[in-house]
Amino acid sequence: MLKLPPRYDEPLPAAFFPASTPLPFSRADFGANFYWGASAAAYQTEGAWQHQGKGPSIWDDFTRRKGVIRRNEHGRVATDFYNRYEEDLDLARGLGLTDFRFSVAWPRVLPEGIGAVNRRGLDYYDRLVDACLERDLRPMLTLYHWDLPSALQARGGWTNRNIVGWFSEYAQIMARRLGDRVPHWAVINEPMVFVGAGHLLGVHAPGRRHLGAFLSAAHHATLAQAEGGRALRALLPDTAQIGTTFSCSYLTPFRPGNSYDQAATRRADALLNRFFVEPTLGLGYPVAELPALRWLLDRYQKSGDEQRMKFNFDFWGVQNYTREMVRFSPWLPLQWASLVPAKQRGVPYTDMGWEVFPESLYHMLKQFGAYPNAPQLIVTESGSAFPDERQGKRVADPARRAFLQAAIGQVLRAKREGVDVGGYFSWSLTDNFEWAEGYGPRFGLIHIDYETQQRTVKDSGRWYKSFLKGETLEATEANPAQQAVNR
Ligand code: GCO
Repeated sequence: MLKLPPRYDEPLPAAFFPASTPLPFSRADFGANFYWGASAAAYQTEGAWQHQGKGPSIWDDFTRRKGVIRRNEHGRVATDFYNRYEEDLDLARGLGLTDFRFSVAWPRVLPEGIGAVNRRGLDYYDRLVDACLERDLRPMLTLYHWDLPSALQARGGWTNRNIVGWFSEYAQIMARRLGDRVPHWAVINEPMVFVGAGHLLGVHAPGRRHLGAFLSAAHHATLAQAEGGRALRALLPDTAQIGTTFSCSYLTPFRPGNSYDQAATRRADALLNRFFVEPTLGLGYPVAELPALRWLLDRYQKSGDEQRMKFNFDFWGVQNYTREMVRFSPWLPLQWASLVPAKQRGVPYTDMGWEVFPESLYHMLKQFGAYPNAPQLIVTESGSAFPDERQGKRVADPARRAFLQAAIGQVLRAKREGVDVGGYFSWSLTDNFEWAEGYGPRFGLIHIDYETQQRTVKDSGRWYKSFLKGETLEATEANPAQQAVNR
């Protein structure tokens, strides 16, 4: 049975409102110091790909290839955030957000990746940070959200161990310039995604499909995330909260009682949820579950690396969108496990094909929070892609609004059970370029008309605003599915 995403005039399926949602709730339940934000990334929004001295990135190159991106779209203009950031920050402020997360395009600051700094590029981020502060938005700066300078790719990119040093130099340049004003730093965005999708599956830049490239890139990213953290802390010992972000999905066996599926789920969990997290704690890679990683250890890990991979982050950024069901299969990339798509399971899914399962966020907060010595967790991305419906001046997006409400509810559930979670950032502030999917899937709280670059706050954004003003989400008010579940 195939269930398509819900239409506007239909009640939402019950999956949007798990019975576990701790209704009613309001902002006050999260405490006064909780961060409420939205996230964005440079390549997905900035455009201005050749402006004011910016060098090319691997995403500029990758999107030039025919057939790798839906409709051959690219980020050369994107949402024109480079020129329109003041308007977008005004809108963010208007929603009542306390925090805004963005990333720096490395080749805008260092066109060759190393060496000469492009002053105009650095000045741009300086203005952006000031513009946040002027609006009482705390900036969270991500150093690396996947747009590697092409010049470094020409030297092997993430497969070259020297990248650890290159990255550290870049981190220091940013810290020296913005460390006095940026309180939150995220070193790397979702290493498993750019390493896996970019070096093993070939669907993201730089478009490689090679196990050796994957393993070496993975190891160097692990080293760089810790080294980047150290570089920031050395320069900003007192002022900065230093974190890094991880993609994650709650995993369950497709056939719950099947021992092969259970074992496959443990392997997939090691690869997708533990691989980059555990080395930071000094636990090394999850080799017991993933024996193939011995190859990584033998070929790429040098003596002393276990120590170098450690860093005591102030926070981990948790980035969660869905859960996955895992079944045993002879598919090597995931270590004899494969993910069974939501479409085949007859459950509601988003425009990305991802199952609507807000409880995944709760489970991942519990899982990460259970590590001894886990730092504070901040949800640095959570969101959903659904089509929007324009109704005059209004943009109706009931599915996204419901997803947002339920996800925030799941954060509260984890918090009440003792997980140290300090903030929630919705992905994304505005619609933007969704990598290989181009401009099709829309994740924004704010709608973008790509013809005119006109911005319109969606119903989901309007709900977020009233929630942040103190409105209580009641069991009865949201949508029929929720009412049915909570009756
Ligand atoms: C991610 C990304 C975003 C994506 C989002 C939706 O970190 O995967 O930070 O760039 O757009 O996750 O796929």
